[in-house]
Amino acid sequence: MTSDQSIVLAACFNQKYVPQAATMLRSFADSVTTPARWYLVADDSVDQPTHDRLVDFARSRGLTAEAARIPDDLVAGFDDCGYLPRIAWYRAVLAEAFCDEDRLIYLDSDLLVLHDLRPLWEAKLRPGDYFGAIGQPSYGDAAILAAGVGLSPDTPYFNSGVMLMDLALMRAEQFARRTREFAVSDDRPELPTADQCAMNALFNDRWTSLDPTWNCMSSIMLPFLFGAEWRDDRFHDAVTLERAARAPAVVHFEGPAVLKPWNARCFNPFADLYRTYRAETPWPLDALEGRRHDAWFARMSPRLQARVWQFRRWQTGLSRGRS
Ligand SMILES: [Mn+2]
Repeated sequence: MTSDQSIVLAACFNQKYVPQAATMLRSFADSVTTPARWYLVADDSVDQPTHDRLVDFARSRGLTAEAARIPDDLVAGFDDCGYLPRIAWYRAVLAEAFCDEDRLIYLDSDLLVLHDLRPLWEAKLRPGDYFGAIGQPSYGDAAILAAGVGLSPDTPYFNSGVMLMDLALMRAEQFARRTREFAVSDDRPELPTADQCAMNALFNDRWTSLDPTWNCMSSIMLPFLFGAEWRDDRFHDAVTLERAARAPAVVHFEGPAVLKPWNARCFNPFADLYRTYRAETPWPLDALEGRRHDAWFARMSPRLQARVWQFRRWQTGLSRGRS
């Protein structure tokens, strides 16, 4: 662990996600009282003025932040995997990119931080585990995604949007090289969620399951999306999920476009808070995204909207969107 007692965090984003990263940082600045240092990692689509502007914004909100890029050679070969941009793979190589750090919290940009993250930073990992993460509820897509990469449906499947990483151990045991070899191998399974599927497949017995409050995904916040209740989950007890949903430390707007708070249809109860924070960034939302009929859908009750969503999902097969 670093000697200065700061918690160390990284966000990775492309041009499209710069406003989301800014919003996430804005929420973090309001919520976190513990000393923290940020690596703001941009890919090639982010031009330097935009990157600098994001770092300046973070600093203007009192955060300690520096711009970072991932060297091309670390992500060579990852280009053609999965259906997500190459940036999704960045988290698999963070240990190599930040050689001076031994521990790191990785956060997606499509989330809000609402509590201090010191308890997450200090969470104990099982001896030998590379990282801590939050398992997806069994009533969501977990079993389908697990089976897709050859795991039994009873194997917990984690979401890679929030990860507490033991970078020192990942470096020592060549985590990045093993992930890359798997990702580029000819006989690997389909990886609908790119890095997330790959890391679940490779390291299913090497991660520690953390409290869902640290990554309150849409499926935890709104179990009715899947026609389920918290008690239907086989991996967490119902009270733990209910507590996470009612007092989340991190709200993760995970899932397809209609579950993103910049979409007119989003009925996540934290969408308004996201929009409030977004308005306080250099990238305010001019208008909510979505097709013309989405504004009409938005007037329906969340449970009715969820039924429509389920029906369409059933029509089109498993949604490939995650991010
Ligand atoms: Mn996400």
